[in-house]
Amino acid sequence: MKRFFNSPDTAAGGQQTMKKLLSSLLCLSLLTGMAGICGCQAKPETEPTDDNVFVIGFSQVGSESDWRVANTKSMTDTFTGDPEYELVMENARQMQENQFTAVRRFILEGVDMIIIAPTVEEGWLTVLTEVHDAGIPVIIMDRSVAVWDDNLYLTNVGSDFLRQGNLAVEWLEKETLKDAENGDESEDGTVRILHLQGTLGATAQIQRTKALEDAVTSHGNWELISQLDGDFTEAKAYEVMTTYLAENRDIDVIYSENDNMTFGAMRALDEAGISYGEGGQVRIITFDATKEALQYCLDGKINLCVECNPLFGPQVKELIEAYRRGDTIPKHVYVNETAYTAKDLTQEFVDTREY
Ligand code: GZL
Repeated sequence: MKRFFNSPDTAAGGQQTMKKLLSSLLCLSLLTGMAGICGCQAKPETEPTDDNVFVIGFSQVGSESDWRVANTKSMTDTFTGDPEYELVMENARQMQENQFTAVRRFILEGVDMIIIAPTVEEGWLTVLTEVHDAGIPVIIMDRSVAVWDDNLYLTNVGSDFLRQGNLAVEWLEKETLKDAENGDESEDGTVRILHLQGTLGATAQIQRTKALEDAVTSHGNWELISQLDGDFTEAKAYEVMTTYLAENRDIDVIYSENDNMTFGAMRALDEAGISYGEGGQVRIITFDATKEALQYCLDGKINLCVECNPLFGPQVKELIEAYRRGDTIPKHVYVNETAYTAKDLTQEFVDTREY
């Protein structure tokens, strides 16, 4: 049964909630009456009733990357099979409008909680206000939403993407200093960085980009030669990289905001005959640290894998349990992450990776 959580505009939310409650009771009495008429019995008291099931409406970004597939699996594995929960997931296919439609349907269905992995940060105030007025609690997962009123959601659980970006640029700074010491820097000492960006407006893109742009500003010899929109997909990254490489080949570093775009870039580099990885012309930095990327890293084809952990279904469930107990939950919950180079990896470690 849905919990009614304290809402600043309880009056409005309360009236609507009361209407929904009365209409639900009316429907229930009609159905029960019909059950009597058609001879099918209402459920005997001994069977668990739906009231005991906590129904979660989950609006997921899409299935654009290996990371996303692993994140979805983590959520479905966590809740499927637990009789106390029902997870109703909608795949938005990376379109925010599809998320709005799904969330509004969850409201009509009277779910107990809504979880949103937002495609982009902007545009959420109206629909989150509708959910709030309906008295349904919201958890924002993975990326974030840009709303002035953080009372519109219980908590935001996901990665610290700015920290991920800073891990990457700190590693690159050490590498370029080593180049200078070893006399391996380019003729003019410039570090030419090609930036493959994820879905524009997504928190992961905004903050990984900020870390790089700030580092370019603070390193006089770092040059951001181009920023290409790869939309977090392998296909788009291959396309924009192929077009770029047709005219430009003078690249020292590729800073790619997720592994699937990196795989597309590697294919384009191979076709252009440009070497990369350990001992290659181009250093590759990638984000997510999926099993496939870690294998490339171990094999010397990718230089740095920055981890972005998708396996936080259990953490989300813990937060829901805490909410249902009436515990106070923090507004932001970060997942633990690190970064890997080849020297940090073994084949056994890569083989045992869950995603
Ligand atoms: C990060 C997540 C990003 C991944 C991409 O938490 O939002 O979206 O880095 C995914 O692989 O598409």
